[in-house]
Amino acid sequence: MKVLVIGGDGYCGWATALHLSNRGYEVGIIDNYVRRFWDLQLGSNTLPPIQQLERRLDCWKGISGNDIELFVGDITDYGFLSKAMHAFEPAAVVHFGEQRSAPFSMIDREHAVMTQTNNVVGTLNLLYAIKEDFPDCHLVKLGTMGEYGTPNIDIEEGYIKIEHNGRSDVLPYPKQPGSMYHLSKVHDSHNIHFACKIWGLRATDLNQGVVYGVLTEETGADERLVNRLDYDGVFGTALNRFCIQAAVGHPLTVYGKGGQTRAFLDIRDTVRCVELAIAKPADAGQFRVLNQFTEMFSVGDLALMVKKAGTALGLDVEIQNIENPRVEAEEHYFNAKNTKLLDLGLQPHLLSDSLLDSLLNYAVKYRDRVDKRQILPKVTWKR
Ligand code: NAD
Ligand code: USQ
Repeated sequence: MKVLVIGGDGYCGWATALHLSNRGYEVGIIDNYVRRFWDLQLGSNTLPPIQQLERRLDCWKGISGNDIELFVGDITDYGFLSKAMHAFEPAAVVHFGEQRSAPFSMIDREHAVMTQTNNVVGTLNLLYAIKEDFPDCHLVKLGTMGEYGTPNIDIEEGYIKIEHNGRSDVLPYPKQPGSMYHLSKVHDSHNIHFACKIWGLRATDLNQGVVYGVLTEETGADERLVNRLDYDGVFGTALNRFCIQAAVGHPLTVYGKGGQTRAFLDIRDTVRCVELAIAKPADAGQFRVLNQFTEMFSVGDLALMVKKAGTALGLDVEIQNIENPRVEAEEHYFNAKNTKLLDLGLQPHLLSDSLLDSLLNYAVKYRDRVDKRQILPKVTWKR
């Protein structure tokens, strides 16, 4: 089966492309390297040094014998996207190719516009490319748990049954996103839902939590296949950042009170969830929503877990509650459902089992590459 991975040079996309290739899928990658360009602009770097994509693909071919076809270009360019789709003829498209940082989207007007244009137009182009020429192709789109925000009731998987004035209906779950980036994902979800309803497309929206970890079976097979791992205040995410901060002796940067609870998953579960979604496609006309995470933690609890694991490694780990650069609830109810992927066969990796192996040891290995000036957050939601 042919699967096209958009954003295959990125953190989730690279790991997924190799995983699918290893599992016998014929894989193609689209990427325009814009993420590498944003790193250069921000002066940030990934913790392990990552190779050029062509070199990584050569290395993968040497190890596995599998070719991965590469299409370099921007999916907001419909001509490019349509040509790549015709050249590859995918049965499924996995779409990771977006600007994915909340702080990046909140830098200023330009970054908000760039984020929403890149994400919404890219996804719209993809919907049209599928509708025009590949109507049976299954779109697997990376959404985010942050689309829901932090409501004071349980979070369902995409839809909620509502009783109102004696009548009832199953409706899209209300969305209360917390950044211009998270808003772009909500706009995407609405567009995809519409395309399924009106044109009969088949799509799965994977509302993914915060991903942590770096090694998968495939990216760990050779140093040249190593994945990116971001620790800076713009693209770095909470747990990855905390582990790297622990490794370099920087106090763990808990924003505000630290009661912000989020959904998390190991990158090894990201690749598996995508595989499960592809193996059992949505029906024609179905907009299927799966909450893709395995565990929920508050950022304060995460910091305590990293401190404990770091201390066991002989690191001196301090936790510092710094002023929250974001506008968000710091103490709130959060309880989200995630049974659909478990029903499809997901066997979760638990953070308590993998924190040391998958992340902390790794952070220690590469700690000399950390630029400490990139650690504290510089972007604020407040002006
Ligand atoms: P990433 O920045 O590492 O990778 C994204 C890739 O997409 C980059 O290689 C970039 O060059 C490419 N890209 C962006 N815009 C493009 C365009 N217009 N045309 C072609 N290529 C383009 O991001 P990631 O962490 O791998 O996230 C991938 C997806 O998963 C995103 O949609 C993100 O919203 C979602 N997600 C990520 C996380 C996480 O914790 N990393 C959590 C939930 C959801
Ligand atoms: N946080 C800290 N300290 C830090 C970094 C973050 O306390 O050093 C807090 C934030 O204030 C926030 C929480 O940790 O409350 C999560 O922040 P994050 O930067 O780890 O993640 P977020 O901005 O939500 O975005 C990341 C990915 C995004 C994805 C999202 C999944 O960058 O692509 O969509 O996780 S979710 O959070 O479920 O929306």
